[in-house]
Amino acid sequence: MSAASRAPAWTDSSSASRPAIRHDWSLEEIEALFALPFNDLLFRAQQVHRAHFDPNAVQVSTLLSIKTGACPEDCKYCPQSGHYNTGLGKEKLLEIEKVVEQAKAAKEAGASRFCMGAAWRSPRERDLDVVLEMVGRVKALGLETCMTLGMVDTHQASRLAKAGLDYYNHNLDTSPEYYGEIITTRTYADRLDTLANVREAGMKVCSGGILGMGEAPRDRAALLQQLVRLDPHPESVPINMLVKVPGTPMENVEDMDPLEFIRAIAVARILMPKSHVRLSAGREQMDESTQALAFLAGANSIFYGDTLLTTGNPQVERDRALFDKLGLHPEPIAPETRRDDEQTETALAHAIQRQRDDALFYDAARG
Ligand code: SAM
Ligand code: DTB
Ligand code: SF4
Repeated sequence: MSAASRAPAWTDSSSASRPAIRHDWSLEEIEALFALPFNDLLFRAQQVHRAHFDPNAVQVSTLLSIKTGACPEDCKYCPQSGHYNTGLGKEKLLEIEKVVEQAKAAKEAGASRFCMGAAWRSPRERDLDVVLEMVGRVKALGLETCMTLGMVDTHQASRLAKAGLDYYNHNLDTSPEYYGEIITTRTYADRLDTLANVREAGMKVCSGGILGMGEAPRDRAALLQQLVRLDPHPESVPINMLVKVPGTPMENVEDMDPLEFIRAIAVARILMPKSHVRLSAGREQMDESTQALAFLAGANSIFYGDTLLTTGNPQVERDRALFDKLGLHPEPIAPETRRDDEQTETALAHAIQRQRDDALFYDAARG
């Protein structure tokens, strides 16, 4: 049978490749996934990935810091905390026109989502007025919008949602057990409250964490367990590799084994089958092979553009070349990017065309 006449694996609706969405994974079960032989783990993650997503599509977001530095929080990883001297000055909230200009440039470069971040503990009402206008102006360009502004209460979340904000990012960062080593100025419960407020207001949730902060393997499993408990799962799960910024207390923390990072991506993919898992900060320090493995493990979103908030990200040209090398394409903005149970004829034909060189993997999967 030729590859083109078979339905591609990611349209397969058999229960083996479409396990139930669960929120009750035990720590032991998650640790057992981490302990699988690497090839078995990646194979399983890839199977789950193909059951829900086009495996060669990657969602592309661009970040902009709309208010940089002098943050009152003491997050030990963060170059923007006012507690550490990282050489960043205190900047005011960017003017709306500058934000719109950057969003237009991001769209022209190929981004589908524009994420705006502010170094706040939480937004003040008068700042929120400006921020809401930014949301409207960026959405009007035809981009999806995401903001990360610190803690938000129900009123603030509802104002953001009414302005049309699509996603709100608020990371859990690490396990509840390790959290106290990293941040003392807000609690884990504060973070969970913000996530609940965002969900209640009707926005999509973007929440993940940072690896490579000296945490134990159990902390990685525990972080993922916390994310998995959120019901529904966050639509977007950024997995950041710590960017070690001179002047922060984490500047000299020991490097994490990149293969352990890949394992965490694969486990996130298995636990949260329908979420976009973002290979987030730290790509500039990663070689192409590590990034390719992350995509194989189920990562299907990246930050695109030469800077993250204050630190570097791969140049746009480098990312374009990497996509070409790997045969990846940017995921279009479309609500129907997830492969849910019903496949239309058109979607299937489209899928088969994209998957024409997929015969090898398919044969292995049926092995
Ligand atoms: N101030 C807001 C807050 O923390 O809620 C939003 C901005 S904050 C910079 C957004 C996220 O960036 C943090 O939660 C953290 O996960 C990530 N981040 C910050 N510094 C980082 C670093 N050096 N390496 C990796 N991720 C980092
Ligand atoms: C996320 O999880 N990572 C992004 C975004 N969400 C806001 C931020 C990464 C910041 C890396 C350090 C910096 O550039 O300042
Ligand atoms: Fe402030 Fe956010 Fe950085 Fe923490 S991570 S210091 S809250 S900007």
